[in-house]
Amino acid sequence: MPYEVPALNYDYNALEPHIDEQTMRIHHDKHHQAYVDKANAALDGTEFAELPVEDVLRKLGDVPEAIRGPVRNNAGGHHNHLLFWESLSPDGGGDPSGELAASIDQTFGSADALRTAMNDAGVARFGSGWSWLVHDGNGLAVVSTANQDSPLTDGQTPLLGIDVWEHAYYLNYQNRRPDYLSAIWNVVDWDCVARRVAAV
Ligand code: MN3
Repeated sequence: MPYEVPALNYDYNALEPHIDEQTMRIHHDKHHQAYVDKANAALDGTEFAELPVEDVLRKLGDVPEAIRGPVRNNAGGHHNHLLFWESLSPDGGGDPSGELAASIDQTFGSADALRTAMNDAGVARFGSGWSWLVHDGNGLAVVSTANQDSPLTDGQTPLLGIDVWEHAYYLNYQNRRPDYLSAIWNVVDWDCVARRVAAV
């Protein structure tokens, strides 16, 4: 089944003022669509086209070398953005609760400390990439990936990803990546993160 860009669960302007409508429209309708189109073109006619995108990324080393680069970038881009849209909500923000909060406190000390660690990872990522909260098999961890690399390829389970490509923030924040990183926590849907942790 070819990949598709799913509709957002909220309006394009629903995340304002933290993420502006024009950025959401271009990011979702143009950038994500381009990853989907290029991933479908690369995978067309291969056995990997039949697999869920998560499996393709976990087995990236088995993908034929001739298409591995485009698949890494574009299947990775597709899945990273699926996770991203789903983990944002106009009703988001605040602090995690329940078991997720307890795990975060145990690992990082507090939700504030987690936010700081993810923001630092996002600022430190040179060029384009992602800052992540993952489950690494032992517990929670903060990592960053370059370009559209997926934590799945490193054997990790992505729980929350923050897109630090300029296309995610430049219209509203220009070069101020730290300001974007501070603001995005107002729209992070912790319930979504909690569901992903529960499924690990
Ligand atoms: Mn993006």
